[in-house]
Amino acid sequence: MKILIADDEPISLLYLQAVLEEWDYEVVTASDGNQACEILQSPDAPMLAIIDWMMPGMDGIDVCRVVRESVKDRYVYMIMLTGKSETEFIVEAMNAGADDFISKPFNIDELQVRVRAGRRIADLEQKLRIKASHDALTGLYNRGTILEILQKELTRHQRNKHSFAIIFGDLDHFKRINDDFGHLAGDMVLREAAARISAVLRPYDSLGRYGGEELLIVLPGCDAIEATEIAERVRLAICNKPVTTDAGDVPTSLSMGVAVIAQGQQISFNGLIHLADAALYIAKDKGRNRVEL
Ligand code: GH3
Ligand code: MG
Ligand code: MG
Ligand code: MG
Repeated sequence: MKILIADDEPISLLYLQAVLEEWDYEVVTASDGNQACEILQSPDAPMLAIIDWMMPGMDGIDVCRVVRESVKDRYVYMIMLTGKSETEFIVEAMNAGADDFISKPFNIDELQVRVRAGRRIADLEQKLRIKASHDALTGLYNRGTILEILQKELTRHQRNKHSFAIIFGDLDHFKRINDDFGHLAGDMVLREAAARISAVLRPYDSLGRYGGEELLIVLPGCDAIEATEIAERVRLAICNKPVTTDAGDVPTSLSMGVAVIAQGQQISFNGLIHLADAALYIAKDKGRNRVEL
């Protein structure tokens, strides 16, 4: 587990770092409040932070306030560390967003259990956050998350005017697969399809389960040629070999509708989904296991 220590006194910082590394934390350090904020706002930030109150520029109170206001997509557990120990200061720190408070000079055992308590909260928060954003069967983003990603990409597109694409996929005759092989085999097909698709996408593409056997892929920066190439890669990954299940080998295929938004093109969220859905409908109509734009 990563932890940030923010302290303007080098000796204090080094001591804390040594202690926490001894307890197997991966330590990130900041020597002032601005740096601490920057680190805690970055995507790969630690979820635990020990923050000194008195620092030049932004102090610990400012850091707590700014981080609470600006970091909304995950929880940062912040422990305020300071020479002040009167109740009014504890109240001020926790009002600013700190979760806990340790007075200097601190007792090492107390520090350890307080950091551990924070870690319990941070671990649980992370587990719940992943659970809430992912689909339990396939491990893909769930509907809410993939639609949020799509909305963000659409907003980014309107600002930056780059093209991007989405793919709406639907497994073919999935009801028949369930009927012939059973629902457990159907579940295995869904899981395997998700894994095969993930394996052929680019690192910055996003894949989510839109509904039952319907998948949504968001492809940043793609034009029509690139998007149909990726869709074709996905199609082959699914149909090239049957999915092995406990009930036997299941021939599987995926139909896809691709929608591309050109540079500067205006389209609504629903309009975009509708476009991909209409293309998917044509792919089904033309015999399935195919890509339509
Ligand atoms: P089409 O090729 O036209 O898409 O036909 P289809 O049978 O795939 O389409 P339909 O929408 O009629 O059926 C989808 C089926 O997917 C029905 C539903 O029971 C099944 N399904 C949805 N979610 C799950 C799941 O999590 N597990 C399993 N095993 N089946 C699921
Ligand atoms: Mg200080
Ligand atoms: Mg369907
Ligand atoms: Mg289907």
